[in-house]
Amino acid sequence: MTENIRINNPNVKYTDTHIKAQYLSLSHTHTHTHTHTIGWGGNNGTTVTAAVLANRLGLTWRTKTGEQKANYYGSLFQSSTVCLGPGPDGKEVNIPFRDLLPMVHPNDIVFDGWDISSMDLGSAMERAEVLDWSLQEKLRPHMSCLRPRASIYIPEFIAANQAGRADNILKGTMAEQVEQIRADIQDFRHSSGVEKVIVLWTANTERFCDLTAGVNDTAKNLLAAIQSGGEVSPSTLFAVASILEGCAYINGSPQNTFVPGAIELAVERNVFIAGDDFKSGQTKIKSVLVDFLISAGIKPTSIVSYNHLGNNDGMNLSAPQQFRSKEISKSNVVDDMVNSNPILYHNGEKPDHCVVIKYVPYVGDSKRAMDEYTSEIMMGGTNTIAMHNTCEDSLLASPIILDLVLLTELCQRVCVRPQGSETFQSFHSVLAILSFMCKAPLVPPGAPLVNAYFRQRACIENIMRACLGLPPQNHMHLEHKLQ
Ligand code: NAI
Ligand code: DG6
Repeated sequence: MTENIRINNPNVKYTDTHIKAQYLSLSHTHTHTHTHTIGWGGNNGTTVTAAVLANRLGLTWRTKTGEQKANYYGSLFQSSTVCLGPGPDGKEVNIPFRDLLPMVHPNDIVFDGWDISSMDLGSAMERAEVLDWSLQEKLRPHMSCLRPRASIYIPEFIAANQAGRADNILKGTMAEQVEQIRADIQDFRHSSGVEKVIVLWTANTERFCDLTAGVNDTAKNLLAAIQSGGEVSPSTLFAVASILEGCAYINGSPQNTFVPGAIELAVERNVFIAGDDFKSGQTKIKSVLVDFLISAGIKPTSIVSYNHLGNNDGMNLSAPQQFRSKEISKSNVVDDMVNSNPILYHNGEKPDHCVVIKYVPYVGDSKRAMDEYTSEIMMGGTNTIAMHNTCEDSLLASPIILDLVLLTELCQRVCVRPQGSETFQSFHSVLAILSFMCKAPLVPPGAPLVNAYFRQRACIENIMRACLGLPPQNHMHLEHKLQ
């Protein structure tokens, strides 16, 4: 556990087990957490596991530009700060985000997982071509002994070009395979002694599942469809197995894993679910840039986003149905900002928004994202912003995976007492506070869907401040604005 701050405030009480603020209570004994990763042998799965090991072991390695040290850059909690307010000298006090409340440290996360490819994690890390070779050499002995468990493979859900790596697959009926996934979770829980298991999908993007009444519209129908072998995707089967085991389930890919029946099951069982699709690069910038433009009174009229990448994710997305899942999640991300400004956009008007993804094997995990934003400015003028972004996709996604897990674990310890109520209750099963890390946030029915970056970040910061009895951050600085 990291050093936390202690607030001297009559509205907050510290007990042996809890921090109790006026309307929020947080148990501060976080438990050993374990992440079960689906797609463990992929680029994200191997990179996040390697990064945690390298940090835990305090590894350094030589690169062509000098010595590099393991770090957690890109993690909201580990590498960004929050401002508590002015200190006694009037200067702002900034502390690491992770120190605001007692949180699990990523070095303490234990990994396990499934993959349809049997390759050990050492060889899979080499296959991913993400990390420097000299780091891989240091990690190899630690990674090679990790082997993914056999997984559920239904070929029609991912691209046909993935068939070649599917050599580690479960046999039996759909219901038997779900039982095996549940047994895997129980096995790990008992053998490792961890108290909390969080399951996260970072396997290939699947095609969307057909939403059919009587099949996946209710929890009961979904469970029956699993027994009879209906249209249920592997990611939904994993979600069901996790929910039945009482484990939070996070979807890092764009497909509609959370069919209505899966959401109902999570609500019935009081288990957290969150998704969809990690918001790592191009979309993250979009949620900043469009927020900036529209909130500055400038009217984006055309947004064109090209991507090319050469990793296995790119190969899977070269198939039309899998591309379509990604296109949907990458395209809806400006809606909340557009809808918020009827001065600029009337009668359902929206900017043109085009998303292109191409598979170019040579560039590997080093994804290129090129964006053109065209906007109307004053008096009929036009402003065009063009952007080019290059970096290893998995090194952006890995810290986000960690943040998702850490925030989910924290939320499992928070209780809220709604105004006028005597009793505390936990968050809704659909954990919308994780929206910040997701391209297409899943929110409870009727809840506002927020994609705008700074609103999403402020939501996390202010809920965490409320756990300490601190008011929401408002940036007024009134004390400096008076005579
Ligand atoms: P990857 O293709 O390298 O890894 C996916 C892994 O999943 C592969 O090892 C594959 O064998 C395995 N797999 C496929 N179906 C499976 C199943 N049913 N059960 C278990 N394993 C299965 O892809 P990468 O780059 O790691 O990305 C993973 C997912 O995360 C993709 O859906 C991608 O679109 C999504 N994503 C990635 C981001 C990034 O920045 N890297 C950002 C946003 C989302
Ligand atoms: C190409 O867009 C491949 C995708 O898997 C993305 O790289 C990934 O979803 C990250 O997307 P973004 O828009 O957050 O950079």
